[in-house]
Amino acid sequence: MSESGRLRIAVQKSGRLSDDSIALLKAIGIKLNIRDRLLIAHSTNQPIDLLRVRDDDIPGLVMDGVVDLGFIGENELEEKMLERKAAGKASEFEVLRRLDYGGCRLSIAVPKEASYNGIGSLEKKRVATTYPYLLERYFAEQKVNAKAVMLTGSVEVAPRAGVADAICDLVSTGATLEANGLVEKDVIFRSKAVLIQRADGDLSDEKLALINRLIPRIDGVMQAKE
Ligand code: PRT
Ligand code: ZN
Repeated sequence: MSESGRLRIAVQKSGRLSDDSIALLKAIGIKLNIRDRLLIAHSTNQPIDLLRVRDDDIPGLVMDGVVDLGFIGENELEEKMLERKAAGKASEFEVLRRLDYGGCRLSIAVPKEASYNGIGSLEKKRVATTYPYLLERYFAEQKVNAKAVMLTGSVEVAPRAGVADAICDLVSTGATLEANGLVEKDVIFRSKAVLIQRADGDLSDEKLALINRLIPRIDGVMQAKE
């Protein structure tokens, strides 16, 4: 792949992390001309290009060295890291900063009428999730023999649909669980957005110098909000 010399940053195109990530880049002085439909946005005052993609793609783009930096939720990052490790793919990266947005938790929840006395209650049960690697790791740590059932959407309706006995999904306010007659039981992972950098040691001195100028500005913006 050709090296343009411009720093490439991956951000979620449209979703819960998009606005805060773009706002942070603007707050640290990066002028961006974002056109809604376009994959690439060029900065007009810095040698920086934004790649606007689905959040699921960001860990792989960083770990494959296609982009230099990425804004991503730790939940998605850790899940993709485990998935890539299992597949023997590159899974290295460096966390530059943990950010102050995107907070949520990955929790196990069960139907409110179900009896539940700790994770052992899930023995031989099926748990629907979009994060099978994180969930299977938790089962292994807890020595519970349960099965993660992968669903990419509508996880919260799985128990009612008879697809699973419980779910493991992201929670922020808890309103979605409540609306679906589910009760949060165990938090298995706490997540925030992070800024990550590719760890292949191939970054040019110019790019590293630019990153080293950007990071203190990020710290400044976060401190000003405290
Ligand atoms: O299209 P693309 O693949 O890019 O987006 P996506 O739909 O996969 O992700 P998106 O935009 O929903 O979430 C991106 C990231 O935001 C997640 O990976 C988390 O790191 C973070 N985040 C923070 C959340 C939430 N809070 C959250 N509440 N992601 C999802 N939710 C969902 C959750 O799955 C459930 O459906 O919101 C619902 C629960 O919210 P409450 O408030 O009812 O508890
Ligand atoms: Zn996604």
